[in-house]
Amino acid sequence: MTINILTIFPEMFSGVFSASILGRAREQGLLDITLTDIRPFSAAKHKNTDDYPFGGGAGMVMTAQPIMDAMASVSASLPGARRIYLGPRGKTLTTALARELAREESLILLCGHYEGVDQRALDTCVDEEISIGDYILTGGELAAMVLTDCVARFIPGVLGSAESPEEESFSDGLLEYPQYTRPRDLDGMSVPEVLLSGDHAKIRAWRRRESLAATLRYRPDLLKTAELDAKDQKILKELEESCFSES
Ligand code: 21W
Repeated sequence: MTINILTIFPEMFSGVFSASILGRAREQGLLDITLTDIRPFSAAKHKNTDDYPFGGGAGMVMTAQPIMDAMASVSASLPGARRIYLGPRGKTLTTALARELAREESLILLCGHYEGVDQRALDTCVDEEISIGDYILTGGELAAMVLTDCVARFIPGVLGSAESPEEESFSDGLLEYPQYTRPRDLDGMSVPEVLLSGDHAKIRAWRRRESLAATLRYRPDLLKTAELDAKDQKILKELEESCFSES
């Protein structure tokens, strides 16, 4: 997959895109990320990319011209790319949306900064707007990193073959079960015996129960849309009853 990111702060991205799984994906050629600095496209005297808002108000607004010219340049090299503006009004990024975006050949991500972007640039240069949640950031750069990270996990080969993105929290709509690694005894704290038993059916059942228990406790809202079979329903009923008797 090819991702081209338009930003006035390209230097913000280097660590995130070079380390760990994203760094490896790029080295393997599974992910081709290009950062496009918007500033050189500015036709203004001092290469300005923002200005005061018409009508008054606090903060600065990014001017349309550099964004429109940068987008035209990048779009010409990536015809058919899905053009996404990261913005707080957009539809919220979810696993389902990330999975869908991972099937695209190429994405162009536009990051705003300051109080936003001249609406005319958005109206002419962008196919859709995506937010990463209901809180306010200082710009779209961190959101573009979050989206890239989340989408990359669904590109075949990016995760090791053993780790499947479908096994993770939220893929079946439940929270994850607790995990343990060595040592078996940590200052008197042991590991649940079942995980050392070698009985894989029993381990699978224990993990499912723990996922259901964690979801019931921390995110009961998720149970309304989770993929649950009759056995899950039975376990949930037990957990609900035992939780009423607890306190
Ligand atoms: C913050 C942009 C506030 C615009 C009109 C009247 C990208 C983001 C961002 C930012 C405003 C995302 C105004 C979750 C986010 C982002 C910067 C509003 C004031 N406009 N996802 N008054 N949260 N944020 N400007 O903040 O660019 S994705």
